[in-house]
Amino acid sequence: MKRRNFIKNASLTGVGIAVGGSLTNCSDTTSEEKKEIIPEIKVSFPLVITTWNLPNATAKAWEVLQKNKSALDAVEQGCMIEEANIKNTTVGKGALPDRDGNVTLDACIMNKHGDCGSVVYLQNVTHAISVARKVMKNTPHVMLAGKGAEQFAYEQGFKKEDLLTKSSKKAWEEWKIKSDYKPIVNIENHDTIGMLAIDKNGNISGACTTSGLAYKMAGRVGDSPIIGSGLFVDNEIGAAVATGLGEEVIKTVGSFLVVELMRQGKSPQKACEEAISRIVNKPNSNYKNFQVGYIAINKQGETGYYAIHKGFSMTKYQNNIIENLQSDHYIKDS
Ligand code: SD4
Repeated sequence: MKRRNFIKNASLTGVGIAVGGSLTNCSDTTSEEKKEIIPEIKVSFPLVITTWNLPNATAKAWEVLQKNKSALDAVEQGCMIEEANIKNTTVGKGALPDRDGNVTLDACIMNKHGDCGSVVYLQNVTHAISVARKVMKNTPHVMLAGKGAEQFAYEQGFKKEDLLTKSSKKAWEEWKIKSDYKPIVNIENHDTIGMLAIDKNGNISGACTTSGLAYKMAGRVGDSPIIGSGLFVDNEIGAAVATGLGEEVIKTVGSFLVVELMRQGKSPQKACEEAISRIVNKPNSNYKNFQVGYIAINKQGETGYYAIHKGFSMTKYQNNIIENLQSDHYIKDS
């Protein structure tokens, strides 16, 4: 049996399975067959991982997976928890605005078929991730931006809301006194949610939703809604999602890179590390002043996560255990 088919068959059971072993032990194998060692493959899903310490969103996605729903439903519903959480100032309602006081959202979603939908610079609608899913399902396009995205959302039944809460408005008004904008990411000030899941059938989906960087220039769009940069899913291989300074992720097409490195045989961990090293090793890289973090899964349910600076973490729900795991980081003394 070909390895890929074997993985597919094994994954249907949705439990941890050790596959393979050594053909050299079989007495009736030919000498040609004896050379072939099938690596041990363990699969362990369902599984959901999320950027940062976001247990409520991760638990919601897990709950959806437990009901035998798809990974796509899980990542959408998980992300919606943070979009509605007004205490999360980086996502959805309650997010910090751009320097002109506009809350603008970026989100994308990708399914097991490689279909995707995305919204950029969306205003006045809390659940950007659900609008992105509608773009994927109900339009011939992948991305809708600005007014067009907003109009489409209303046509799809989403309601208009003011996303700027009192406390975000106050924070913006305080910021305006100095208007001190540095395109430097404070690593403590992140909560963009990127989420990857494998459902009981072994199928992978991913989602990412954010308001981007606080006090960004009006019109600025980051990596999060850009397929290949902020998120990439290949159901044969695995998936990756990014957080941090989007400009740097876009320049290296980070999430696609992580998935392609896994395709070449790297583990999710090594793939994340290599993608971070591409950023820090660029000539003139200013990496000491910004954060980027990746999380990744492969088809077997192995995970990886890595960042430039200390402070990044991943929330993981697998085998009925939810945990927040502190990420290793490139700058060892930070
Ligand atoms: C962006 N990558 O807009 C996003 C920001 C982010 O945690 O991830 N913050 O650049």
